[in-house]
Amino acid sequence: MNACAKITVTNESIMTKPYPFKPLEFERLSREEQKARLGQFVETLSQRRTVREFSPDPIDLSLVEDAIRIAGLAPSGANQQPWHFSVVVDQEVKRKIRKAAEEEEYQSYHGRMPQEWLDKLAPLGTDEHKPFLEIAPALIIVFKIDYGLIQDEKGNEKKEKHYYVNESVGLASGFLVAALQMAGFATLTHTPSPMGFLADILGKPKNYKAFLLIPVGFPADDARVPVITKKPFSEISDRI
Ligand code: IYR
Repeated sequence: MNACAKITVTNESIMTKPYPFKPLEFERLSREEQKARLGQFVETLSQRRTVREFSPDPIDLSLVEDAIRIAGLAPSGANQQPWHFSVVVDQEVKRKIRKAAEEEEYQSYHGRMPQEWLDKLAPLGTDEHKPFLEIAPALIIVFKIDYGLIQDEKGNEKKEKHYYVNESVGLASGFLVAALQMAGFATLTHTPSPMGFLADILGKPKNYKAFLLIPVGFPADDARVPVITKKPFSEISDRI
């Protein structure tokens, strides 16, 4: 069979492309349905808070995997999907991650971060202590894959460039955090810095770079969050 697909375009009649295309499945919703769906989404997403005090209660990991499936639906540069999500539940691995993160964070809070940055973080109440890395029942490590490793004709390892990696993995992480919120979990988008220790501890290949660490679980019964606000719509948007 010929792999060429016939594409109908509006101004020309028929164009042939060397890759297959298929009709888009798309349902136009009524205005009311659009409004109702957004209403449900905003109701759930407006409850999202970054949580730093977790309950050790176990969670259903199959739900976390469902959320990762949703993250994997995000758009990506050239559809290269340059991401990987490791779910860490092993207590000993979590302990190692906490120890390494706290060592890095100690350096950050005691010299690496300039006073201006520390001042900006003060309302969040963060410091170098990261007990949530051991207490939260699961840690999702989001890796970005800056380049693929492929074999050339001679069997030598070759790098294959990936495009728009940060944008792609950022989008997937947004899908992931939203999905976990929809599932009723608490999350923290954590970036211990630098994060090189994560690929080392988890034994990942050299093209995997930790992008984000997301503890997932339920909040501690007495969890508290800082009193902070979101910018109003008028500040984050305009119509031109
Ligand atoms: N990585 C540090 C510092 C930190 C930085 C930012 I930007 C935050 O929004 C919060 C914390 C830490 O996790 O404590």
